[in-house]
Amino acid sequence: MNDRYPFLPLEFAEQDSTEMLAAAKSFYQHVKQRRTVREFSDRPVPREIINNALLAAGTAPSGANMQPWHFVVVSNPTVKQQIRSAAEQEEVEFYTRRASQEWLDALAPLGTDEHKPFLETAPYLIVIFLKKFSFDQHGKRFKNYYTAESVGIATGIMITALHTAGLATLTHTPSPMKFLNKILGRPSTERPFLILVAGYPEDNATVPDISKFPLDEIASFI
Ligand code: IYR
Repeated sequence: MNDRYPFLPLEFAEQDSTEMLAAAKSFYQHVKQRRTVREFSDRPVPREIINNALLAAGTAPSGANMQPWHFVVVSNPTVKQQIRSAAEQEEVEFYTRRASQEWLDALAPLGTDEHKPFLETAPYLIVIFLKKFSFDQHGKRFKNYYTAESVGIATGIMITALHTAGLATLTHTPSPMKFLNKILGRPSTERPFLILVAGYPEDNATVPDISKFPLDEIASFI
């Protein structure tokens, strides 16, 4: 039997309701400024900003607190070049053969194609792996639970942390992504989840004129 954790008093600083509403509104105003960027500058970014975004992501809730993620931060130009080359090979397949016409039609307004220069230009590629298993100190293997949910939440926190620090990001998912295990030397028990491209946007970067659904479309109150 596993021992129970000791339980500690929760540190919870209650705010008054005016502050609560102001905080909720201000977070929304801040987070709605985030845009997915595809044109990155090669301007360097301090590693400590990335480290803190990783630590923030690591606070995410996860199934049985297994923390089923591993983040590989790639800044080495040779490794970035290898990732770009492998990703573009998969993307050529995707755009010419693999994707259905329906999928291509859905992507057409975004203007994406198989060329992924940002994989070399941006200072950091944070490659997020989902760990299907954990291992104890004797190498005994344990299944992790709710891995996609857990890693998705951690990724969301990381994106928000980087946005809050003043950086742009792109969630990039070349498909399939198995090549990332090979290039980055990760075990086959880990599944590449996505590549988070992070850096400053290029000076004249543009973004598509898209909007988000209103509250009454994304939520119902019963
Ligand atoms: N992985 C491809 C295709 C792609 C798919 C979706 I869904 C997007 O929102 C964007 C792109 C690519 O990166 O081009």
